[in-house]
Amino acid sequence: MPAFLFIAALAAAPAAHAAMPAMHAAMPATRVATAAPLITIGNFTFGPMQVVVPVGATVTWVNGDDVPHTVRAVDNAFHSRAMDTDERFSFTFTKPGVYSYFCSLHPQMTGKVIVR
Ligand SMILES: [Cu+2]
Repeated sequence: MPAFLFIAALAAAPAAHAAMPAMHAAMPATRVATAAPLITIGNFTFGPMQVVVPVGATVTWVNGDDVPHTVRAVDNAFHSRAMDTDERFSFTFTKPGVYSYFCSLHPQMTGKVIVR
C-alpha cells in the first residue's frame, strides 16, 4: 500500500483499540436495540423480554403466535388491542424511563422497555 495510507492506518488503529473496552463496558446484560426494534411474541413470550432503546424510539410488537395477545403498559402508557397472528402494534417512547408491560389476556407474559 502507498506509504501515506499505511501511516493513516497506523494512526487510526490506536483510536479503534481505545474505543473497544468502552464498548464492552457499555454492553448491558439485556438487548440494546436500535431506534426501531421489533419484539416478536412467540410461545407466550415477548422476545426479547427486555430492550434498551434511545428516547424517541418506536418499538413494534408482532404476534407470532396463533392466539391473540395484547401489549399493555403497567402504568397504562400504552395498550394495544388484541392482536391476531402477524398483527403489529407500535408505540413511540418520548420520555426516559422503565416501562413494564404485560399481555392483558395472559398476564404472566411480561416484558420491559428501558428508554434512555
Ligand atoms: Cu397473550
